[in-house]
Amino acid sequence: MKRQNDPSAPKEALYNWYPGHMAKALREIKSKLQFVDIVFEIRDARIPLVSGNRNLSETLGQKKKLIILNKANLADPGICEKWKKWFDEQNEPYLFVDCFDKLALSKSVTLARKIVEANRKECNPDYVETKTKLRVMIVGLPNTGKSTIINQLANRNATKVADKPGQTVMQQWITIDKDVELLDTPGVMPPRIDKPQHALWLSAIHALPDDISGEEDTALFLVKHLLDHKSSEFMERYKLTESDLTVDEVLLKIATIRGCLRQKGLPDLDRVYKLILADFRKGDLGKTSFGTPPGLK
Ligand SMILES: Nc1nc2c(ncn2[C@@H]2O[C@H](COP(=O)(O)OP(=O)(O)OP(=O)(O)O)[C@@H](O)[C@H]2O)c(=O)[nH]1
Ligand SMILES: [Mg+2]
Repeated sequence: MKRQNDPSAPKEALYNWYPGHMAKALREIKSKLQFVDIVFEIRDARIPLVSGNRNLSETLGQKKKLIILNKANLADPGICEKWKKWFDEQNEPYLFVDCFDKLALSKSVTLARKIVEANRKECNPDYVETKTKLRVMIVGLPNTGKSTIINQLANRNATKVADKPGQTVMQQWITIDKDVELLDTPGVMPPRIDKPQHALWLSAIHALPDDISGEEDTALFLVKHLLDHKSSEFMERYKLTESDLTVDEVLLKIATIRGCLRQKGLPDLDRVYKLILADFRKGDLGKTSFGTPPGLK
């Protein structure tokens, strides 16, 4: 069976993928900061640190921020617990949520109001709490669920969502109720991804588009990761019964059971890669996290 690439060697261009529209989006974020009380930074619960963006954090400066780790329903619950301990130690407000849990999402607004009020009191000891309209800017990497969170909080399809990075291209204010307004913004990547492994994680969660990262590299990385971690959902999904299978054997098996075959019964690997990525992103290959908090195994 012939594959094109070595999965451990993703393309060099990947590390520097930062299109002009993202630089523009970042400038627009900066220009609107003065109009908001707080920023929600949406990250992916499967990779809480690598789905952050140092560049974005620098842009936000002293503006109050709440880190929202979304898609917790797709992340390994045990590893999420470790991350919670780690975030507690960082003394930075955070929430793990998923978009199907409206109650958890609504806590973000309550917590945001508390943070904003506490900050106002700190800046002015004579400040008397008055219920003013809360304005929140929603930022984060592409495809982390920013627009979905807004729609869930607004209880309507106020902004478009899609299972691909780069859906939101313009900022948009959305009124939640008389007390809360949210500003949706386009996803912004860091200008540089330092480690090849991080590029693969970001591709797996689809923060990077497949035509940039290459479906083959990402699918091969996923198969290896799920095999190494002996994921039972992965084994069951593709009816992998034998232990110690190689990546090539798994690809062949998936091609056979899912009918991804060319003439003469040869595996259609491009279709297999697409299928693995789609299944992983739907959560059909089990709850998976990549990496653990610094200092923890
Ligand atoms: N399983 C799961 N899927 C989610 C969750 N939140 C969002 N999604 C899905 O993630 C995909 C991306 O959601 P969007 O809200 O468009 O993401 P975005 O951050 O606005 O993306 P850009 O506008 O491209 O930056 C959609 O298919 C959503 O249905 C979640 O908590 N769990
Ligand atoms: Mg969006």
